[in-house]
Amino acid sequence: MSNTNKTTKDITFEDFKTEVLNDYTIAVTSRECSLLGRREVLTGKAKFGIFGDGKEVPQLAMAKAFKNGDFRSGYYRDQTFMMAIGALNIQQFFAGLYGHTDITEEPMSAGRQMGGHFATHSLNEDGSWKNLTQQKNSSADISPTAGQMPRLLGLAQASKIYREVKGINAEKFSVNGDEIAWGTIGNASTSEGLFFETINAAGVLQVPMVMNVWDDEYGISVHARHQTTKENISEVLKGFQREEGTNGYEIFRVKGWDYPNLVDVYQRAAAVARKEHCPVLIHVNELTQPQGHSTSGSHERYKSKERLAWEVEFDCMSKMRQWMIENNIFTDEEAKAIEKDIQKQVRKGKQAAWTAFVKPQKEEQTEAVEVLKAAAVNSSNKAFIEKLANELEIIKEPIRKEILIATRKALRYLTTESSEGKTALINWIADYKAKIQPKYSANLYSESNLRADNINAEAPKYNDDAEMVDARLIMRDNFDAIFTKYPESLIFGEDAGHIGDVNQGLEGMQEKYGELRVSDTGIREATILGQGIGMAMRGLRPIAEIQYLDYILYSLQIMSDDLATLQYRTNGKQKAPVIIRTRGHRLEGIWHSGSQMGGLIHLLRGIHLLVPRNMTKAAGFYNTLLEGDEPAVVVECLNGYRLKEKMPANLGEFKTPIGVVETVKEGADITLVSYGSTLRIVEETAKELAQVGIDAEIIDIQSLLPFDINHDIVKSVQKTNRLLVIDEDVPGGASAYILQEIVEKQNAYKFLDSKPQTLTAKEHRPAYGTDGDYFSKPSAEDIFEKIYDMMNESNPNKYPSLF
Ligand SMILES: Cc1ncc(C[n+]2csc(CCOP(=O)(O)OP(=O)(O)O)c2C)c(N)n1
Ligand SMILES: [Mg+2]
Repeated sequence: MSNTNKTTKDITFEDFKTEVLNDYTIAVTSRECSLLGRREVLTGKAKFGIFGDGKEVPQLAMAKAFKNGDFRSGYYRDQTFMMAIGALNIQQFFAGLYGHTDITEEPMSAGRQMGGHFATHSLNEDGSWKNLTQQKNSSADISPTAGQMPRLLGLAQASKIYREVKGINAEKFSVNGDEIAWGTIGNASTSEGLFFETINAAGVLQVPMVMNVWDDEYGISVHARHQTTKENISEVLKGFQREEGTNGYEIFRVKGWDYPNLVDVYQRAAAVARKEHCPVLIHVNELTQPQGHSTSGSHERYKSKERLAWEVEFDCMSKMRQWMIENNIFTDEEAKAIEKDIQKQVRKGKQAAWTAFVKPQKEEQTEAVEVLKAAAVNSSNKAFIEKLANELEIIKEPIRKEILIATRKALRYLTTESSEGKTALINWIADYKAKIQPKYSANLYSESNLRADNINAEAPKYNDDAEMVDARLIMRDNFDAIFTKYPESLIFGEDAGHIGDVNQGLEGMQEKYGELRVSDTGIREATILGQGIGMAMRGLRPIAEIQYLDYILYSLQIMSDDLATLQYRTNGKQKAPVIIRTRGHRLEGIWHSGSQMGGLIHLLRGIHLLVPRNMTKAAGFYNTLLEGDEPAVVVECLNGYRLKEKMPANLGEFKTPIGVVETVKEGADITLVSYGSTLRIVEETAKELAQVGIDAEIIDIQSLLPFDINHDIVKSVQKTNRLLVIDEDVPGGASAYILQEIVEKQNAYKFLDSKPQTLTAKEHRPAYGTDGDYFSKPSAEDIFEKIYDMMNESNPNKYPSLF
């Protein structure tokens, strides 16, 4: 089922009729799915339902204009569109509603997302790219309203890059940059900042983005008068209309029930976006919600009788049907016959989806009952275990939770016994968990050969006459090597272009590689990241620069909600290996020297978080990441650009390994663990400690996510029996995570002779000035005294108390 566009000027009436009938069939199928879907939730078979009813007709028009290679970045109302491009059928629709965990049955997310969150597959089984120019693409939806906007910008920008930058192998991604990125968003969600940020940025960048607003006047219960100035988004965005000699948008407004006009508008919109790379806004108004917002409420509570009556009259489906009758495409009887047939098909598809959904669990139930009964046979608690088996056996449509509850509880009756049956039960539970857990947990990170921790390290090489240089030059020259080696790489951010970033790590790069590959952006961190996400989803290798670590918070929501979940929520079917370059720690004041590392660690699982202590290490991380296929944040040391480092000879080639710590000083008395800018202070302090006879071992974490994959830190603790984590985040921030990794995961508690401790910054943000820094963050004296204190506690004779 798809509605590939055949609309041309010369088609016969019969062709036209066939096409319209096909469209109507798709729309009725979609509507029936919505109606039946709601019932599935109300009868308890599905947990939650949010459907596309009332938005069917404009989506037919959008699908007609949507070509192979194009991308959608939309939201939960778009089931009709997905059906019309052939990416969603009836059975898959219901598989999504039930949460089927098999990606072949539920291709959108393998049951991880609630129904209505759509995606297509960009990747093959091994994680390599499919040819995206030969399919219709939909980037994976997320639930946060307007969260789909930033990536939309990048998806559109990729076309511009493919069209205008020479030398990129575009085979799998683009044909001359002709692809459009289509956004969909609800009227109320346009109130979000992300929408306005994206609108403005696309107008500046002039990229082929068609923004569609599905306007039903409501956002759940809240009317447009509380959402939008003048209650009309295209009216307030009028100033974006392009004029002779300006950039800007083409803006259309069209009624959502007016099928012929919609088809016409979408053809015109696509033509201008595709050809001229001009962004377009299509405001589709007069839409409805026949069943209200979702299954968790009823719109009768907040819509007036008049509004509800209007919604019935202007339901886009009945308007389309009426128009078809008036234009002799079918008669009322013929329409009824079509509708009846579709109802049957939808019921059949729904049944097939339910049968497929319950089948594996029923098989697992049979197995579980068998092992339970076998375990009961010789047990003194036979009656109890059999009860569990019988209770499980009679469940008509079991879920996995019920299966595991019964089998795991049975084990409690067998603790003092040993039997073959018990062993079989233990093994069955272990095997079952090993089989089922990945269905819910796999693919948070890449599982391909290109996953970051699979890329081999390569040491920097130095010529005999290698010079000590300002470290920013290593960064610059390494970027130079990267841009030459990877034509698909590009970097952008505030001040990243013309002046070559605020620390001149990109000096001269724009002149050499052009304004498209090394570019300045507006001050808009969320959409800078969105550019990165979208372009990475289309095969480019963007490096999105967030000027200072403190300002990463503006992009953090989208980094966490969109980027960090991408591989997970598609069960490995989409990826966006964007690199986020930022710099932080140790400048001056509250907003230039913060260290929100704990926040990042907690919110960014799914992204690598790298904290190099110098520019050579940082450059090595970029080289590693570009060989891999995963997203990462690299935090450069803000006070490191002017320090001297030796210039490596193998620029663009040396690689810092990901997830591997480095022992920068060996020692016998205590293990000091730190990273980034703080590490330098720790190293200095270690010299002072040596003067009083304390021999510290210093370990640079380098990579917070993933953390010490070889468990090297515990080996050090095994030797020194003491552990101090030094960090410039707040108390209980990154240091708490680090301590948990070492003490709990690596079992370092077994080897400790002293309490494992953390030394952190104060609770408040760092104050301005040198003294502000001294009184806010761990200083060399703080570090010295803390360590001395720990040594004093263990050997007061050798280390008499300081105070
Ligand atoms: C950031 C965020 N805030 C709130 C919600 C809860 N929510 C889900 S849908 C919705 C209303 C969206 O209305 P609109 O954009 O007009 O789309 P419609 O559902 O009407 O098509 C809200 C508030 C959310 N998903 N994300
Ligand atoms: Mg709405």
